[in-house]
Amino acid sequence: MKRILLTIAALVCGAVAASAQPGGMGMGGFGQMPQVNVKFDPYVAAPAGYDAERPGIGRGTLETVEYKSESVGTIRKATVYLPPKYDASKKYPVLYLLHGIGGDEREWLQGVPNVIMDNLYADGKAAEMIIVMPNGRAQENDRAEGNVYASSPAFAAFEFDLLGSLIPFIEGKYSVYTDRMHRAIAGLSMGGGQSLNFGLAHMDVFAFVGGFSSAPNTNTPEVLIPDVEKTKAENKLLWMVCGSKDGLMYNSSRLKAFCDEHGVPCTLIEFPDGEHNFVVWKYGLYNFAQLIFK
Ligand code: FER
Repeated sequence: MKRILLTIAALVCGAVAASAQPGGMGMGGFGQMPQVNVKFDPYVAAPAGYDAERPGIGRGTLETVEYKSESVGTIRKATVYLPPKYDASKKYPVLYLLHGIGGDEREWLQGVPNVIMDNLYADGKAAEMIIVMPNGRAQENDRAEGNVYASSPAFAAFEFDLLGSLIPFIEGKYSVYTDRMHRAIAGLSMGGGQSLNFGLAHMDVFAFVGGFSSAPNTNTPEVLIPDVEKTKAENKLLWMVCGSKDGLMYNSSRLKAFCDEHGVPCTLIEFPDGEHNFVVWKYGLYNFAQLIFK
């Protein structure tokens, strides 16, 4: 009986989440949303092999960490990438990199962030940084099980786990800077929405914000940027990408339109023939990583 009730609750939540987006589920998996006419920023293809393991270069390391979440009340996991020759006598900035609705702290590994970053470092194209890939589903059972849309509230609740527990944990464990100019947040889909929502609401914490194929959890532009002058003064990078064939473009394009109208610096690249997948998200990381902490 409990199981049936849970299933019904999950279905209702899923339907609400899907209908929050005009058109609901349908074409492209996510339905057709209103089109917003915006001037996209130029697409420049990533060089061939940017995501392929290159022999003979320095390699960073991946590790799993566990931290106590005060807001969730559980021990939670995150994946951490340390750059080649991580040296605890130096200090590093930190990129928080968030996954999508069906993922967890390991989803980003499909996008080989370690390979992309190792290659960027070999070419001297990015500032050395630590990348933290948390689990953005802040609830007791944080596995991507059952109707994943039903966990949308937990993606919103991650704000408190991130700010209250994960960031302090990372800053206690690793040799990192602890000011806004040395923190960035970006993510894919649900994680893109989280990054825009949390990053722009907490500019005292994050100076650099990225959204890749951001999902309908993305707040409206008026909520994201309630004070245009403050955002202009404090945000150092607002960078987005979305596939041209992705039914979720609306979330990015309406923010881009708002920024252009109000003179807030903002990038939105339309990935040609891009869909809702890691082809776009890897490209997002490759570009975003080169723009932050500089
Ligand atoms: C939705 C469509 C897609 C939605 C979320 C997503 C919360 C997220 C997709 C992803 O993370 O890949 O209506 O509502």
